[in-house]
Amino acid sequence: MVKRKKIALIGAGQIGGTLALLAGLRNLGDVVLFDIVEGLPQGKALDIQHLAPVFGLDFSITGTNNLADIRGADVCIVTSGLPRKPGMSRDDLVKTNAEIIRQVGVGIKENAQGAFVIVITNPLDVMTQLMQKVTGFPHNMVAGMAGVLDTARYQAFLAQELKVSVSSVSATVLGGHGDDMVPVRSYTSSGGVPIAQVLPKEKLDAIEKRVRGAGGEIVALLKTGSAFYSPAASAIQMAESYLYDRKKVIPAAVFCNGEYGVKGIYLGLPVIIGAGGVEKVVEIELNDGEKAALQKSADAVRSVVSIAGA
Ligand code: A3D
Repeated sequence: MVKRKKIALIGAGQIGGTLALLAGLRNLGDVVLFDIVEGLPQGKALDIQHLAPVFGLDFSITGTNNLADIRGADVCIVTSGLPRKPGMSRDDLVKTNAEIIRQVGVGIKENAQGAFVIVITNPLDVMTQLMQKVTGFPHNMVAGMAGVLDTARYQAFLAQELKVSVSSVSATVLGGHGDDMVPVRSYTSSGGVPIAQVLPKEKLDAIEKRVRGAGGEIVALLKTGSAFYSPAASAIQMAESYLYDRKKVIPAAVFCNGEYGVKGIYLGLPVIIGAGGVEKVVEIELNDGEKAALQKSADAVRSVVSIAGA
């Protein structure tokens, strides 16, 4: 008999609730939704449980305020922490969210040894680094979700501009999940044709600027929080690649050990995610401008590491 996988979602807010819905709809396994707010994870779990018969799905979902209920999880996706409000940068969240990551990190260490941990809480790269430090899990088993989303945003804007299917646009965004993220133009194409041959420089500059500010654009519109549908979907893609050993090449915040000239911090790089977690960092040839932009992004992440105590 094949044992069903257990998916632990730490944080039952906007992203946590959407993750629970998507994990159920995509039949990833049985879901445990945790939050410190009493009733919130239980209420969302009950609501989602009631849609399972509508689609003929047999997943189980429970809501809890007891972190011990995540025991034996195969994957933990962490969203606990404050989101941005208009006018805030991701780094403004660092002290509050570091404390929350410390708390839940201890619970994950005690209850979910061996799990693949995907962090979404901002500021992303540093919170992922802190999670690895608190759990002591191997670096390959703790990764941050940002590159999938930043890349999807780049693809969406390009496809819209070119009036082609999103599946005809291949793109990559590397670096930290902040204003210095690096859309890699030299590895971006439409129908296999390098993007710089399809769109003029000014257009590309404007699209890449919009990609870097896309999270903030949504915060300014929503006013009470940040994006949640697309971040949840992006983390589900990472979880699926791990659970089904898909070995997808995707950008994720991973521990750098000298790759791309960066050492000792978490930063968004292209990696292979499979049954071994982050199995390999894929090294691509960047041009001089992209290399400099990646170093600048790494410096921006590094400046927040000590504030977080990561
Ligand atoms: P929100 O809807 O506020 O949910 C956060 C949840 O965390 C709330 O339900 C809180 O009760 C809960 N929480 C707080 N402290 C604890 C704790 N100690 N243990 C367990 N749960 C706790 O926020 P959201 O879901 O919109 O966003 C969650 C995080 O993701 C924020 O830090 C955002 O900034 C971040 N985020 C990241 C991205 C990336 O692309 C990396 C995108 C969008 C949002």
